Amino acid sequence: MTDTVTIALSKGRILKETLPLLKAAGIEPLEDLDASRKLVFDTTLANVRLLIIRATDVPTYVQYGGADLGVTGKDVLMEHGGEGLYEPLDLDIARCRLMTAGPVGVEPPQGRIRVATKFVNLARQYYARQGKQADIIKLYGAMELAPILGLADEIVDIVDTGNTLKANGLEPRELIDHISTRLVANRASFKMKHRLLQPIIEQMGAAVQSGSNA
Ligand code: PRT
Ligand code: MG
Repeated sequence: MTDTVTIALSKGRILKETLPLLKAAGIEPLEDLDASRKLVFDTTLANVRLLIIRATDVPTYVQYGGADLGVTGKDVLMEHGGEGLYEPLDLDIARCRLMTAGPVGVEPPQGRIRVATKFVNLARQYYARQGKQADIIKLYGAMELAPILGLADEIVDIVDTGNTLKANGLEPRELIDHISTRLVANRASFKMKHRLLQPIIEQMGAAVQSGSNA
């Protein structure tokens, strides 16, 4: 296995923008990713294969060496914690913001605040840094409903255009962090397979610089 490279890709919105960057490193899947139910794909480089998995599972696969490299959002990485991972490259795609949001025109409560989010670790750290007491409620989706239904005072979620918040009677409050997609590497692989990984990282980096992901 020391001469093969496994790259974990996030299915969903990041995938389409990742493929041109891989192509710049000579890596193209041999089959149409959309037309198949397979999870593992061979590529134009005989020793490189792609895994197509959930964004939130990418850091875990790479951390435990199931994949040598991975592509995922900084939000997902921060929530995971990043143990066992290097982050050699900002791919500068799927840019967005991690924000707090609440009902339009409503002030957040002075004391303890109830917060619904799928980013429970990030949220806990954020409110602690602010010196605010927060009860964090874990949701797996449709966070925007929580304030409307009285489940929470505030949400922590990804914002791009702001249209989703607006459509649900919410408005952005505080910026927690700017987010973009990152290339991550398993720490052991990064050392032991350096000869194989370095050209891939360099060529993807060059493609980011030249704006071929634009
Ligand atoms: O869907 P699944 O639960 O499997 O995973 P996921 O939702 O994490 O994956 P996916 O594919 O939806 O998103 C992958 C990554 O894309 C995220 O981890 C972010 O790093 C990045 N990204 C960029 C976004 C957005 N833009 C984005 N707009 N992720 C989510 N959104 C959602 C947001 O959650 C909200 O529902 O879009 C809505 C807000 O968009 P606006 O334009 O209405 O503000
Ligand atoms: Mg999604």
